Amino acid sequence: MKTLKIAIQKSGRLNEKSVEILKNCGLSFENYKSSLIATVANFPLEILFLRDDDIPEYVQDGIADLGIVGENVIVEAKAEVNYLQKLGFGKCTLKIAVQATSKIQNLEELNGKAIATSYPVILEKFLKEKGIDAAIRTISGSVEIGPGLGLSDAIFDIVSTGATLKSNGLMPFADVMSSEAVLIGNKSILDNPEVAELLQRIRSVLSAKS
Ligand code: PRT
Ligand code: ZN
Repeated sequence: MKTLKIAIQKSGRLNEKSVEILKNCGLSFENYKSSLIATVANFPLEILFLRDDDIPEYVQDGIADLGIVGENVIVEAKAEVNYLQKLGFGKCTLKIAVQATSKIQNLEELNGKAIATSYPVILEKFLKEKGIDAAIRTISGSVEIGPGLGLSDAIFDIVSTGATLKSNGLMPFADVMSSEAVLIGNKSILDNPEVAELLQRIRSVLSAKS
């Protein structure tokens, strides 16, 4: 029997809930902060702890068979994987926001403007669909400070409570994509019986919760 591999986030917003859902499936494993890999004692499964950005490609390329990651990260990576199950945590919306004092009031007015983001692929697709010609400034973090520094006219970022936007004087402007954590699988593992077993356990954990 082949040992399956599942990739989950090593640390960050999805780590705790990802570990919790696997434990609630009855899987027994050690979860040391320093480990990069854990072996499940009572199921043919290994858990790989990775940066979330690496998970879609690892699953696409078959280095991991399964993964738990935010939909936004999968779409941004253009990864070809199967979506097996939404997991109900890590919920957020990717939004375009402008300064509360900005003159920009509708999407059209973004034409010719600059938008700062860490998610250029998702943003470019949205702008294309809407026929808007704006410059995308890709930065790896703290995009919220862009408009205040004159780096961009707008930002495109993940929002959950909205507190970060507010504290930076920004106002949400357009919702582009909603996202939550999902279980993904490599394209070739669909009829694997252990995957089917694990998926069934995850689904019963989720339905017991709701
Ligand atoms: O280290 P690693 O690369 O693994 O982690 P990371 O730092 O890239 O990601 P992490 O842990 O911050 O987020 C992992 C995933 O959680 C994201 O890809 C989303 O799918 C999901 N998620 C849910 C969020 C948020 N909510 C969220 N609020 N990811 C980020 N944020 C940030 C956002 O970027 C902004 O800076 O929180 C701020 C906004 O939050 P509010 O509550 O003030 O609106
Ligand atoms: Zn990341």
